[in-house]
This record gives sequence, structure tokens and C-alpha cells, in this order.
Amino acid sequence: MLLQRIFRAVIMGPPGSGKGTVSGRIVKSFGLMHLSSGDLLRANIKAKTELGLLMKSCIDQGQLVPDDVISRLILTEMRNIDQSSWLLDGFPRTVSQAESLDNVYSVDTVINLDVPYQTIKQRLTSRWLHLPSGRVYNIDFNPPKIAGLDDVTGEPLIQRHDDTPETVTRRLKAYENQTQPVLEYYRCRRKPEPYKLSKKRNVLSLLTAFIFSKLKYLHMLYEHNM
Ligand code: G5P
Ligand code: MG
Repeated sequence: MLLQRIFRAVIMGPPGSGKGTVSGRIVKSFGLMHLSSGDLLRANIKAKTELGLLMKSCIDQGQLVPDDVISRLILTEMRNIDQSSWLLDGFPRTVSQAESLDNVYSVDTVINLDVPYQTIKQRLTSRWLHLPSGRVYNIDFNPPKIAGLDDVTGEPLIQRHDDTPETVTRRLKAYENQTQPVLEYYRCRRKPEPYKLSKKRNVLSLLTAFIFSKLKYLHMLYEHNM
């Protein structure tokens, strides 16, 4: 199903909650562009760009890269998909990043994957990745057709350096301290429904609200007099 208008969404969740896996399915079904901040950083590391070399140790240690670096990287990349519907995976990850995004684009939907940490730790130790495409596999959940090889290209799969148990624990801590507040940020920004109504409908809804308020007032008076 292709969307009729530009639709902009963000997918959030702790490390290993399935953001990449679920994104893959959503973008296939709805024809969105998928932009993953982690995939973009790993591509820079693989290509040995200056940014990649600078950020590698940060990522390998399970720490977030600085806000200004990742915001500039993602927002520059987003110019290429400006006229498409998109799904952002892994960005924003701090309130400051969410504000940078808000300054340029308005987000229609935020999807949050809520998965227990114990499940995450099990999933990450059995995850395999096709680095060039970002395709994700799991020995138990969705194994590749041929062990160790990507289904589409036949190229070798790798395990991520930051999937060791100690680094996963650090990444979960970073999620709790720096990313969970972003969920609260989006919850507080939720707009009330009536603003989406057309002008004609707005008049109707105002009239309906007025009539209901009067009825409620009469009802209160009635109760008071009882
Ligand atoms: P990333 O690359 O954004 P994380 O830590 O947010 O990394 P990650 O590890 O990529 O997230 P995911 O995408 O949420 O996990 O999960 P996934 O890969 O799809 O699934 C995990 C495993 O579970 C897979 O093996 C999959 O097959 C399996 N699985 C999925 N769904 C299910 C299911 O329903 N059932 C079962 N049984 N299994 C399932 O970021 C990496 C680093 O880059 C930097 C940071 O250093 C970060 O640590 N970075 C940023 N830094 C600052 N700001 C940002 N915005 C940054 N973005 C990245
Ligand atoms: Mg991912």
C-alpha cells in the first residue's frame, strides 16, 4: 500500500528491540524511505571516512556520539529524501536531537518498541548483520537461508563489535538516561485532535461543543437542585 501524502515517522526503542527489523517490514509495506543513524555511522566506519574514524571508539564502547555530529549527518542525509515519506530509525536519541529535527520537519508518528532487557540481551548475542544493506538476521528468529551469508547478495554476514554483553549493558544505560526522555518529549507535544479538522467541520465541532456544554450545564443545575 503506497501512501497518498508525505508521511514522516520515527521508530524508537532500546538497542536490539527490533527497530531495524520492524522498519524493514514497514518500509516494504508502505513504500517509505528508511534512514538508520546506526547504519549510516557504520557505513562511515567501513569507508574509513574522517567522521567514521572519529566516531568508531565511541560506538564500540556503547556511548552515544555527540549530538551536533549526528544531527548534522542525519539532517544532511535527509535532504536527499526530502520529497518522500520516511521512517527514521535510531534518530533522534536525545532531546537535543529531537529539537534539531523539529526545527526542520514535523513528525506525524512516533512508534515505540517496548521489549524487556533480558529478551534484548538474548537477541543481540545471536544477531548477524549484512553491513552494506543493514539487513538483520538472527540465528533463532529469522536465520539466513545459508548460514553466515546474506539472502539477497550471498555476501558474508558479520557480528557487530558493540554486541558484546558489557557493551550491550552500557548501551541500555545510555538508552535509559538519554533516550527515554525523548519519549516524554513526544508525549508532551501531542496535538489535540480538533486542530486536524477542516474549516467547515470546525464550525460544526464548535457548535456541537457549545450545545454539549449547555446540556452539561443544565444537567449540573438539575443535579444541584435535586
Ligand atoms: P544503532 O545501530 O541505532 P541500537 O543500539 O539502537 O543501534 P540496534 O542494536 O540496531 O539498535 P535494533 O535495530 O533495535 O537494534 O534491533 P534489530 O537489529 O532489528 O533486532 C535485534 C535482533 O533481534 C536481531 O537479531 C533480530 O533478528 C532480532 N529480532 C527482531 N525482532 C524480533 C522479534 O520480534 N522476535 C525475536 N525473537 N527476535 C527479533 O546504533 C549503534 C550505535 O551508533 C551510535 C551509538 O553509539 C549507538 O550505540 N548512534 C548514535 N549516537 C548518538 N545519537 C544517535 N542518534 C545515534 N544513532 C546511532
Ligand atoms: Mg538497528
